[in-house]
Amino acid sequence: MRKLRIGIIDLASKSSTRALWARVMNANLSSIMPQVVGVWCQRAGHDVSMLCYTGFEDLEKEIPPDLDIMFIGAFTEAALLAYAISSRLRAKGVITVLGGPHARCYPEDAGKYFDYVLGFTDEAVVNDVLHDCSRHLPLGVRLSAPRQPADIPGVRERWAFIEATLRKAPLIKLVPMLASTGCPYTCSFCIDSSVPYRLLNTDVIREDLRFLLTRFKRPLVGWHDPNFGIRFDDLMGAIEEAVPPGSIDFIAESSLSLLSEPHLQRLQRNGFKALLPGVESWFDLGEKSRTGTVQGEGKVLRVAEHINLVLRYIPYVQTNFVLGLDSDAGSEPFALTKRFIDLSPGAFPGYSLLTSFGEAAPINYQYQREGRLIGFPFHFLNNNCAMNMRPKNYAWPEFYQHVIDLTQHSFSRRAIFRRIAATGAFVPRWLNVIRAISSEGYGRLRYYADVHRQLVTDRAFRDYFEQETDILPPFYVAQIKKDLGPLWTSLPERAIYHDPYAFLKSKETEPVDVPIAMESAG
Ligand code: B12
Ligand code: SF4
Repeated sequence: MRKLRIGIIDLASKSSTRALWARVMNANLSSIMPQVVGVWCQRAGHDVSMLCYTGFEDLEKEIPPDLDIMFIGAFTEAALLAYAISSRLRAKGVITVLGGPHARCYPEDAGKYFDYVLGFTDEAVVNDVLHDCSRHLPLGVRLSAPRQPADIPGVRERWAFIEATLRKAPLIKLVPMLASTGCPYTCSFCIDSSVPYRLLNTDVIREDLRFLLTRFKRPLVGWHDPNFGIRFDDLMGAIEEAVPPGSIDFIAESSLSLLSEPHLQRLQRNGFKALLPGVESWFDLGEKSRTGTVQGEGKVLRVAEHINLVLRYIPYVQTNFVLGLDSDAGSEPFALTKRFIDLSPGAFPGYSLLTSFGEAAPINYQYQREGRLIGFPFHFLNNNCAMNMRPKNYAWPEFYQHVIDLTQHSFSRRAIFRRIAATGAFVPRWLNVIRAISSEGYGRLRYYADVHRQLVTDRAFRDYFEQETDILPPFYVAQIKKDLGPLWTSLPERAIYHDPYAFLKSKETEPVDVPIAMESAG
């Protein structure tokens, strides 16, 4: 096989930016898989050039001019940017491949703009693509490994790519690592609820941690595991065998059910500095918070006590919530979250608007059957910029009013000061303040207020939310145009529209009854 010139882009940002927070953080949002694909391509004897796009690079200058094939890794929020890049490269004869969350969630749509769309990706899948390496029109080829890869190249093998990306991170340098794939829990909204849990090779983890101590005085590792610490003893045992306690700082997403006091003590001993447990809802998903059937106020009290216990051992805690779940109705869920903020002032609250990402999660099929989806352009599907389905128990203005009220409460002066007082360590304390007053706290508040205002004053805007029309409000078109900048002209016509019912239609043999406004979509 001839030696190929391979490009890989990891889209850690969906647009160009000059924001300070983005400067500090975006290079730390790089994904593991583009680096893994890079190692596999090199192993197969090809030339690889890797770019992690953080929003500060000039894509037109940094994409090498003479590629045979380009792999792009994208979240759905960066899908339109990925489509525009692909279209520009295909016009020059380059073969394009899409992988990552967007490819897993919207393979049908992505197939219109790429030669290959990859689901689960292992070395064999990548080699198949490289061997074939040809144009596929009008629809790209969809390929997927039967399951998540059993092992992936570790930090040592990925080091050249990691180092190049971290050079762009001025203060915090987070090394991305993965110890497991899948999850044994079955939260119906989650992409991993049907992916079996598997611990990766702990020998590689041990070797990587030792290697990192030769590269940094005090490394900082971000675990990308969907739910860190399921096989807690095996994993912590591997860390303890590999490196002296507390010599590496770690960040992980883990469910509260795994964070018992003995586990917290062991995590603290081993340098865990930040944890992101998902609470999600006061009326659902009790299994992962170890609150069982206790709901409402009872669950708030139990979770607040538990989070305060976590904060005694771990300096930085972010609690994640999903807003707009079907189990929520009226003001009570929001009032309970406010109560939680007051009871656990040290935790930073992360809010996600319920989003149905294509075919990611089992419950999405049900949402589509209920005809509740709205075809918001992918650019806004990041859990914050849009909720792409009608809430079951709220009118839109009412829902946004609750979200605004909760966000105001969470980032009020009082809450910010109480968070400062409840946070012992210097860096976490000021990180919380910056997050609250930057795009995440105040910025979102302004954005939600803008959406709410238009919902109550602009009939056409409201009609789009009510599924009365599929004409996208100019508010959204203008943002995409601005964010894509010069690449806007390369975005294929109609790419801002997609069929939100594609998953359902691909499953049902009978014609599907979807809202009138959606019939022409896609
Ligand atoms: C770790 C994680 C993060 C980390 C690390 C992000 C990163 N850059 O990798 C952090 C906390 C930073 C993060 C942030 C965000 N996240 Co996140 N995150 C996850 C999580 C928990 C695990 C993903 C993971 O690494 N799995 C392990 C890998 C090996 O498996 P995989 O992702 O399935 O990948 C397989 C294939 O897709 C493929 N593949 C993956 N990437 C690539 C790339 C190429 C080039 C190729 C060829 C193949 C390929 O190979 C893998 C092996 O089979 C998932 C939820 C989950 N339970 O999976 C959400 C998830 C991916 N995140 C999600 C979202 C929405 C976000 C945010 C937009 C949230 C926000 N508003 O800030 C940001 C976006 C950040 C960014 N632009 O980089 C969504 C994505 C949905 C979507 N379609 O876009 C998910 C699915 C959660 C959800 N809501 O359902 N996230
Ligand atoms: S515990 Fe987390 S990773 Fe596991 S299924 Fe639930 S939301 Fe997904």
